[in-house]
Amino acid sequence: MAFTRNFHGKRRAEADPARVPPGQYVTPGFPVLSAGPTPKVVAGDWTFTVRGAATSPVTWTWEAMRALPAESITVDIHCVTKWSKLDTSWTGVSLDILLDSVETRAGYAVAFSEGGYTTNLPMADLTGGKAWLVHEFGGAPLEPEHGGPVRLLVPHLYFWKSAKWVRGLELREQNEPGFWERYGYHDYGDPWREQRYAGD
Ligand SMILES: Nc1nc2c(c(=O)[nH]1)N[C@H]1C(S)=C(S)[C@@H](COP(=O)(O)O)O[C@H]1N2
Ligand SMILES: [Mo]
Repeated sequence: MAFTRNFHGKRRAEADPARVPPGQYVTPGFPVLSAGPTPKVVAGDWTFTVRGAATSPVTWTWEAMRALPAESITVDIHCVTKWSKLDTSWTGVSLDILLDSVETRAGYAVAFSEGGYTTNLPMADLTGGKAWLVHEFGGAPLEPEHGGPVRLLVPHLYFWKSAKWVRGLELREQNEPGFWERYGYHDYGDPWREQRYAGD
């Protein structure tokens, strides 16, 4: 009986275990995880550039990005340090829309951020309705510590792939590790296969 569980000290309803990847716990909070200080990025000065791998570079300003159709997304996110947060809601532009105007056969991308952070992803994981450039969290402008004004959101991979303060994508024919991947984190980072570290 449900009240018996509550009586024994379960304060919150258990999350649906089918939504929590192996080794993760659900947190109601929103931890901040940054490898360095929060850079100052002013929305009006922000640009997003796609370049590399035989592509003529394309740059969007904040205004150009905001003029593109935005969507609201509610997804679960999973950090490799083992917290998961369910039903996070974001507003942003699908990378499909941005990459639509980029002519490339590159199979990989390295997302790069203000401050020097990088992370690598296959192009197939940035397209097909799986990745967004988001500028709102929970209906409010994205806070600087969470990557505002604009971060990448790739919720089907561990959250280190969702580069905060993202400034662009470097397209690559060959896969190359980013910041955490070079420190021994898994190249791909699928939380459902628990791909935390290289070799997992
Ligand atoms: N630019 C940048 N992006 C980043 C990071 C970072 O240190 N720098 N940390 C990553 C990690 S490890 C995680 S778990 C998430 C944390 O996002 P949050 O601080 O909004 O929870 O951002 C990812 N994106
Ligand atoms: Mo993380």
